[in-house]
Amino acid sequence: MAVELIGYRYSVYLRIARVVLEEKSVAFTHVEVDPFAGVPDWYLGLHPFGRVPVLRHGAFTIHETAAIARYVDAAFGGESLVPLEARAAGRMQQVIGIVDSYGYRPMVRQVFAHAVFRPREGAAGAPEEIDAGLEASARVLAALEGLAGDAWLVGERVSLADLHLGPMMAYFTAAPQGAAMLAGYPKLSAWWGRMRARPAMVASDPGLP
Ligand SMILES: N[C@@H](CCC(=O)N[C@@H](CS)C(=O)NCC(=O)O)C(=O)O
Repeated sequence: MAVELIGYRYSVYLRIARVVLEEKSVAFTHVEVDPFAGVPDWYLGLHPFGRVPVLRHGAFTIHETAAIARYVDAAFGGESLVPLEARAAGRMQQVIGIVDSYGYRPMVRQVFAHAVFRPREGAAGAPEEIDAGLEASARVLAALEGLAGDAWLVGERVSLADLHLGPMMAYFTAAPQGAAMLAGYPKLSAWWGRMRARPAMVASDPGLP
């Protein structure tokens, strides 16, 4: 059954899904849909909220990146990316919740978008958005620093928590202000050094516009 990943190539959420597919060695094709340019009607049939990504596996389609990641982990072979032990599984979901609820907007939509993405596209970034994003990101990094394990975010093995944060950290640290802030968090800095070198992160790097 063919696997199709539909979404915008620079989307951080598309990259999370892609990293999971790469980690599980699942072959897939990418179909470009840019939600910021307006999604076509056929796409709204797959995702009523018009966000990206959507994963299609044969006749099965699913949206919401954390759900896509759980599906891919369970549906395909290879090492599981979900810990079995109750507390570790809870921590993994907690990290994903923090990243989605409190990290995405400041780290990506404020710091990265205004310090890196917009200027590269020839548009002005808003300094007040960068400042507000950095302030909110500091709370996120502090919370994650407190939860992080010595090797990976949850225990000794890589999990979906690492794969959820990785693409957001890549964008956050593409901004010099983000990279400088991360340096103040030793566990997260060491984690990022390991995470960014994983083949799945390298293979899924969309570059910058
Ligand atoms: N809850 C969604 C969030 C996905 C999301 O926000 N994706 C962004 C791109 S990184 C998007 O589609 N943004 C379009 C918009 O905000 O209109 C998920 O987990 O997949």
